[in-house]
Amino acid sequence: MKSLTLFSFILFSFFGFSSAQAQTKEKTTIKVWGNCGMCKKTIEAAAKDAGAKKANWSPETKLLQVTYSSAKTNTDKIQQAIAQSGYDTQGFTAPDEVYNQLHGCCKYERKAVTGNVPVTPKASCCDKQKCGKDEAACKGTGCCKDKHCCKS
Ligand SMILES: [Cu+2]
Repeated sequence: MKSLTLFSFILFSFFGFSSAQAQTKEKTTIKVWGNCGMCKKTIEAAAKDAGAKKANWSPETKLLQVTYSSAKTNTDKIQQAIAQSGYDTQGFTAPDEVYNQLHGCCKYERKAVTGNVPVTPKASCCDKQKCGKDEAACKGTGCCKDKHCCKS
C-alpha cells in the first residue's frame, strides 16, 4: 500500500513536471524595423495580440524583447502579427499595402531585399518639401528621430 502511494506520487510529480515543462516561459529578442514611439506602440500591441506576455521594442536598437509561453504562441506567430501591422521583422516582411498605410513619420527604411542589390527606399519624411533639405542631406539618415526629419 505504501509503495502504491509512493508510485502515484512519483507518477503525479512526473506529469506535473512535464506539463510545467510544456509551458515554459520563453524570452527572446527579435529584430523589428521601425522609427518612433508610435511604431513602438503598434509593434508591442501586435506582439501582445499574438500572445506575448511582455513586449518591449527599442527605437534605438530596433530590437524587440518578448516574453511568452511556448504553449500559447511562438516567435513566428508574433513576427507574423507584427508584419501584418506594417513592420518588417527578421523573419517576415510586411505587406506593401499595410506599410503604405503607416503614418508618414512611421515610414521606416525597409528591410533590404535579400538576393538583390540592397534596396533602401527613401522614407517619405525625407521628401524635399517635407524636411526642406537637399536629398543628399538625407542619405543614410533615419527619419523622425526626436521628431526631426533628416538630421544633418
Ligand atoms: Cu513611427
